[in-house]
Amino acid sequence: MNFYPPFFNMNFSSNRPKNLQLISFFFLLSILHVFSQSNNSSISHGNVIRDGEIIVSPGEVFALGFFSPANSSLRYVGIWYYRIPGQTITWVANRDAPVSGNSGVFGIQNNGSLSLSDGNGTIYWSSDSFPSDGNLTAMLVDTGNFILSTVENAGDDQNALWQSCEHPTDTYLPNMRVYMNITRGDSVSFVSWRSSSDPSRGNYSMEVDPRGSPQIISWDESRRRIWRSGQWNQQIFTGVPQMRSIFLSGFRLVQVNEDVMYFIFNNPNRTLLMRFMINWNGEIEQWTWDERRMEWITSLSLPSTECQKYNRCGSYGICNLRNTPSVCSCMQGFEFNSDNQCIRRTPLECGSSSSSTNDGFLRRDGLKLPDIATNTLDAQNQDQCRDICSNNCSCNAYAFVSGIGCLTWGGDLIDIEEFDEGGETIFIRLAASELGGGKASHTAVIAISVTGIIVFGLIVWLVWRYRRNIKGISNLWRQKKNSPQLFQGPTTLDNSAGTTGSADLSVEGKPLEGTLFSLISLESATDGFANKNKLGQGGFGPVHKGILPGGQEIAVKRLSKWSGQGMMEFKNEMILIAKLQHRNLVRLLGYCIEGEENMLVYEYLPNKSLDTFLFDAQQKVLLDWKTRFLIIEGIARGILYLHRDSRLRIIHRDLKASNILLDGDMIPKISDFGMARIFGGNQHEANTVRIVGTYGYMSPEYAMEGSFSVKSDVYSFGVLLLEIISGEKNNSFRSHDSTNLIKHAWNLWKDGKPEELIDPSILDSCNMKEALQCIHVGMLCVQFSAVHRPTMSSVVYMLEGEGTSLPLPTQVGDMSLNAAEMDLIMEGREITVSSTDVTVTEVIGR
Ligand SMILES: *[C@@H]1O[C@H](CO)[C@@H](O)[C@H](O)[C@H]1NC(C)=O
Ligand SMILES: *[C@@H]1O[C@H](CO)[C@@H](O)[C@H](O)[C@H]1NC(C)=O
Ligand SMILES: *[C@@H]1O[C@H](CO)[C@@H](O)[C@H](O)[C@H]1NC(C)=O
Ligand SMILES: *[C@@H]1O[C@H](CO)[C@@H](O)[C@H](O)[C@H]1NC(C)=O
Ligand SMILES: *[C@@H]1O[C@H](CO)[C@@H](O)[C@H](O)[C@H]1NC(C)=O
Ligand SMILES: *[C@@H]1O[C@H](CO)[C@@H](O)[C@H](O)[C@H]1NC(C)=O
Ligand SMILES: *[C@@H]1O[C@H](CO)[C@@H](O)[C@H](O)[C@H]1NC(C)=O
Ligand SMILES: *[C@@H]1O[C@H](CO)[C@@H](O)[C@H](O)[C@H]1NC(C)=O
Ligand SMILES: *[C@@H]1O[C@H](CO)[C@@H](O)[C@H](O)[C@H]1NC(C)=O
Ligand SMILES: CC(=O)N[C@H]1CO[C@H](CO)[C@@H](O)[C@@H]1O
Repeated sequence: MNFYPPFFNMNFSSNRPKNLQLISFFFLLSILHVFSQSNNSSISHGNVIRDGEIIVSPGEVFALGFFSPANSSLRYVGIWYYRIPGQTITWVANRDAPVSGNSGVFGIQNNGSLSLSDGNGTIYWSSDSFPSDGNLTAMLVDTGNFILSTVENAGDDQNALWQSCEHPTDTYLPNMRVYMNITRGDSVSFVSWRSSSDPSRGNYSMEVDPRGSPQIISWDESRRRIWRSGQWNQQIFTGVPQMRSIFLSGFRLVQVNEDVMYFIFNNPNRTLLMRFMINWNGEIEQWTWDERRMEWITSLSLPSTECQKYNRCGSYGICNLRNTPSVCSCMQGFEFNSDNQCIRRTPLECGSSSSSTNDGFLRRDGLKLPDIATNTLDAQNQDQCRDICSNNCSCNAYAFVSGIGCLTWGGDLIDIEEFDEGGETIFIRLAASELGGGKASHTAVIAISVTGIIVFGLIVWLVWRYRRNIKGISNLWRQKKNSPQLFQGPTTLDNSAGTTGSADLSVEGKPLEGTLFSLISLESATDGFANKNKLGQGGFGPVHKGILPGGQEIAVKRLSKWSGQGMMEFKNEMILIAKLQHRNLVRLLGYCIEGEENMLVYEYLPNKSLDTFLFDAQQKVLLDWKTRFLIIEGIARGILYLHRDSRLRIIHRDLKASNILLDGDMIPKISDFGMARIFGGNQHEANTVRIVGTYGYMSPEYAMEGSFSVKSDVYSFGVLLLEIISGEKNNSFRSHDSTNLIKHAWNLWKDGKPEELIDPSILDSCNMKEALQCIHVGMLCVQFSAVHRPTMSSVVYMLEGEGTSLPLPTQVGDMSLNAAEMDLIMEGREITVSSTDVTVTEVIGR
C-alpha cells in the first residue's frame, strides 16, 4: 500500500506573501493544478485501488474506498468522512451489487468508465464510459464529490465527465447540485438504504418536484407522498418555518436554462460538518457533527409532528397541533361528513348560474400552502392574481406570495398546516352566502376596533401635543406605561428577562411593536453603560452591549443628549424598524424611554460590522470568497425587502460597510435606519434639501441634486459590492490611475481585466465565474445614470442566475458633469445643496 502524504493542504494559501497582485491568477491556478495531480486524492487512468486501499480528499475531509456496513461482511465502494471515527457513509457505488470477498478492484477501465470488478473479471458496478486517450483521472474533492474528468480538469466539477454527486445515494451534502428537469417535472432522486446495515435501494426516496414552485418531497415504496417542504420562495421552503434559523439558510435555486434548474446548499459555516439524508425508515434528517461531544446530532427530522405528515387532515382540512381532541378541523365553509372528510357546505355558484360573480374569497393567514399549485406568471400583483382565479370556475383558491408570485389551485386543497408563527396567506373560494355571515360579524368587530384605535390615537396625539410643549416627549412614554393596553405588539420578551412589560406605544398615532424596557434593567444589563461594554458609535449615539438576566445578549443604542438631528432619527428608526422583519435586517427587540433617556434595544450580533473585517489586513482573510458572496447576496435580499417586499416601501439612504452587521454565522444584517424614508405606493423619487448620507456611497444625483430613489440605494449597494470583492474602501483607495475604487474598477473593466480587482487574500478560495459576475453586477449598479442602474430585484436575480447574460454597463463617470465635479462626488465629499449654488465641504469620516 502506497502512502503519499497529502500535499495540498488548507494552509498552503496562508504561507504565501500577502501581496499577490504581481503573480497572475492563472499562474496560481497552474500551481494548484500541478499539486492536485501529484497527491493520492485521485485514481489515474489505468490505476486501481484494491480492497484495503483508500484515497483521501486534498484537505483530508473525505475518503473513498471499500467498506462493510455494520453487521455485514459484504464489501462496497463508498465515500465517508475521513477524520470522523466510525464510517459515516455519504455515497455508495455498488449499492445493489456487493462484492462478497476482499478481491474487489476499483478504477478507470480502458474504455473510459469507472468500474468495480473482482479479480476474475466480473463487473459489479460501472459508470458510463467516455472516449479518451487514456488520459482520464478520478479525483475525490473536499466537498465529498468524486469526479471523473480529463487530467487537465482534475477535480473540476464544472468540467466533469461523470461525478458522484449527480448520482447520489441517500445523502445530500453542502455544495451538491440537485438538478431538476422542469419540462419533465422531476429531479435527481435520493433513495434510502434498505436498513441500517444494507445500502441497497430501500423503500423511501426524496426528490424535488419542480412544478408550480419547487418543493422537496419524500415518497414511500408505493410512491405516496410522506412529506413535502412547501413551495420555495427564494429564501426558504414555506412549509418549514424553522428554516429561518441559521442552519438552513444556505439554500439557493439556480436556473440553468429553460429546462433545467438546480438547488444548491452552501453551508454557512464550513468548519461545521453537515449533511441531509433520507434515512431507512423514511425520515429526512439533518445531521451536524458536534466536535466537542464527538458525535452526530440530528438538528431536524421530517416529518416529526403529526401535522407534518402529508395531508394528515385530508382535503380542505387544516392540521394544527393545538387543536383538541383532534388535530384536524375543516376550513370555514366546509364541514365533516360521516367519513370525517371535509366537504363544502354551500355549492359554488360559479358556472352553475348566469352570474358568475356571486362567489367570493375567504382570507386565511399563517398556513402551509396546499400542495399541487399552478404558478401563473401573468399576474404581477395580488389583484391580478385574484382576477385570474375569480374568472376561472375551476380555480379553488389563490395566493400571491413574495418570491413566488401568483399561485392558483385547480384541484382540492390538500396538506394544509396551520403555523403558530410564519406561514403564508391564501384566499379560498366560497359561495357568497358562506362569506356573508362571516363578513358581517367580522366587519362589526373591525369597526369597533378601528373606532377604538382612532379614538385612542386621537387622545394620545392630543396629550402628546399638549405635553410636548411643557415637558418634552419623554414624559408621555412614562405616562403611557400605566394605561390600558389596546395594541398588542407581536414581539414580546419574557418579562422575567428584565422588562417591564409588553409595550404598545404610538408615535403620531401609529402603534409601535416591541417591548418596553425599564431604564434600570438596561443599566444593569450594560453595567451602567460601562465603557468596556461600548460596541461603537451609531448614527445618533453610542451602542453598548448588554446581557439580560435570562442570558440573552442585546445591543443598546442610546440617543446622545446633545445630538441635534438625533431625536428625529431616533423616532424614525424606532417606527421603521419595528415594522420590518427580515433575515437580513437587524432585529429590534424593544426600547426604553424614560426621563431624558431614549434607547433602542437590538439583538446582539457577535461579529460586529462588515468594515471591521473587510478593511483590516488580519481580519479580511477570514472572509473567504464564499462568505463574501453570501454576504453580498444577503445584503441584496435585505435591500430588496426594503424596496419591494415589506409592507412599506423604504429607501435606506445610508448603506455602507459599517452599517452591515454580521451575526455568528456571518449572515449580514442591515442596520441604522435613522435616515431611511418611507415612500408612498406610487412615489418613485423625492427631493431633500438636507443631504445626508456617507461620502463614497452617495449616488451622483443625490449628492448633486438631492434627488433620491430606490436607485440611490442601488448605487450604494454597488459601491459596497465592489468594496467587498476588492477589500478596499472606496474613499481611501489610491492607485496610479484613479483616486477612488469605482473609477479604478471601471478602468480595469474597460481594459478587460476585471479579475485584478479581486482581493488577493481570497484568490485561492475564489470562484472566478461568480466573482466576475459579481463585479459585472457591481458595475451596473454604480452607473452614473439612475435609469440605467438595475432594480434590486434584477440584482438579486443576476447574482443568483449563473450564466445569465448581463447588459454591459455604460460609463460610471458622466458626460454632463466636468471631471472635477465628478471627482468630488466619487471621492466622497459631502455636498450641501442650497437653492442657488453648490457648496462642497469635506466631511470628517463617520
Ligand atoms: C492515501 O493517503 C492516506 C493517508 O493520507 C493513506 O491512508 C492511503 O492508504 C493512501 N492511499 C493510497 C492509494 O496510497
Ligand atoms: C448490529 O447488530 C447488533 C446485535 O444484533 C445490534 O444491536 C445493532 O443495532 C446492529 N447495528 C446496526 C447498525 O444495525
Ligand atoms: C476467481 O476464479 C478462480 C478460478 O476460477 C476461483 O478459484 C476464485 O474463487 C475466483 N475468485 C472470485 C473472487 O470469484
Ligand atoms: C466499459 O468496460 C466495462 C468493463 O470492461 C464494461 O462493464 C462496460 O460495459 C463498458 N462500457 C461501455 C459503455 O462499453
Ligand atoms: C485527452 O484525450 C482526449 C480525447 O482523446 C483528447 O482530446 C485530449 O487532447 C487528451 N488530453 C491530453 C492532455 O492528452
Ligand atoms: C428534460 O425533459 C424533456 C422532456 O422529457 C427532455 O426533452 C429534455 O431533453 C430534458 N432536458 C434535460 C437537460 O435533460
Ligand atoms: C418496505 O416495504 C416493504 C413492502 O411494503 C415492507 O414489507 C417493509 O417492511 C418496508 N421496510 C421499511 C423499512 O419500511
Ligand atoms: C382554469 O383553471 C384550471 C385549474 O387551475 C386550469 O387547468 C385551466 O387551464 C384554467 N382555465 C383557463 C381558461 O385558464
Ligand atoms: C463554525 O462552527 C464552529 C464549530 O462549531 C465554531 O467554533 C465557529 O465559531 C463557527 N464559525 C462561525 C463563523 O460561526
Ligand atoms: C491512487 C493514485 O492514482 N495515486 C497516484 C498519485 O500520484 C502519483 C504521481 O502522480 C501516481 O503515480 C499515483 O498513481
